[in-house]
Amino acid sequence: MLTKKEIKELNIFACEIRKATFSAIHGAGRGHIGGAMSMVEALAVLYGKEMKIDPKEPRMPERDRFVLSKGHCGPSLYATLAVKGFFPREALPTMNHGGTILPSHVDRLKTPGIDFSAGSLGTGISVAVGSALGAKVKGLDYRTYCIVGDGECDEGQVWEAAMFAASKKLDNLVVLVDYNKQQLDGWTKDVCDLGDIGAKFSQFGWNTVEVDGHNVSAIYDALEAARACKGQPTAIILDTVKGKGCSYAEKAGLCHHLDMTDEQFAQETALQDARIDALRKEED
Ligand SMILES: Cc1ncc(C[n+]2csc(CCOP(=O)(O)OP(=O)(O)O)c2C)c(N)n1
Ligand SMILES: [Mg+2]
Repeated sequence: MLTKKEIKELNIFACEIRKATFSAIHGAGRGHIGGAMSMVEALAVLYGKEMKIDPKEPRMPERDRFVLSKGHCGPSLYATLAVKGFFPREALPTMNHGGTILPSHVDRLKTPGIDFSAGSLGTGISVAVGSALGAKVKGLDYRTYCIVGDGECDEGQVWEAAMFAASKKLDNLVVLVDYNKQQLDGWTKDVCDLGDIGAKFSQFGWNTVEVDGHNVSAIYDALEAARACKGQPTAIILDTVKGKGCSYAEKAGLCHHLDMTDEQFAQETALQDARIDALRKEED
């Protein structure tokens, strides 16, 4: 369990990630704000507490691996890496510009700290399964973490990967499903209703935990439960809000890909600064 002070620090880290994400999306003029925002708390816990990483040595052999299977949500992963010091924050506003190290979809050959390229939905989870299996075969003790989208779960490949991971008892693998209820062009339940996604993973042989995806403490506890579980991979279903923490995206409802004007950038940054101030005033 996290202490009150650790929870506060992770919530401040989440605000910093949101601010840095705005910087990338504003620099590009637009971007996948919805899905980038909904996974911020998960990124904060993974990169702030859970994973074995070293920003000075991004390819450290014993590092834990992270696969952003919903590769279009690069902006908040870049933001996380920049805040952690994998590369200078000044790179963020160059996202999607010619010659940038930050293409909107993640590319392992371009960005320090990106382990796996993704963008074609459904493929990243298979790569994560391969990474976890590789650790078992080689007797290495790194763990593999992967975030998939709920819309992405429409892809059959996700379920092939899920079936294979359970059959190989990959207890060194954690898949976090960003259940934000939206995909590119509508509500997930209208495009292809997933039903009870947690029950589906359980039926595929996974240890499954469902949590509030904006509660850093609950996410951390779920990751601890995953570590304790032997013989099964773990799926953490993150109940999230698409666009969370970007006021105009949240108000828009459907908010997969939006513009960010100078005014919106200033306003959203100020809101995060105010939240950071309020958090700092809280008692430890
Ligand atoms: C194979 C494939 N088909 C279609 C797309 C286009 N596409 C990009 S994002 C997206 C929706 C993804 O929704 P979801 O997985 O729920 O992501 P999030 O809500 O977190 O943005 C689609 C269909 C793609 N990238 N890959
Ligand atoms: Mg979604």
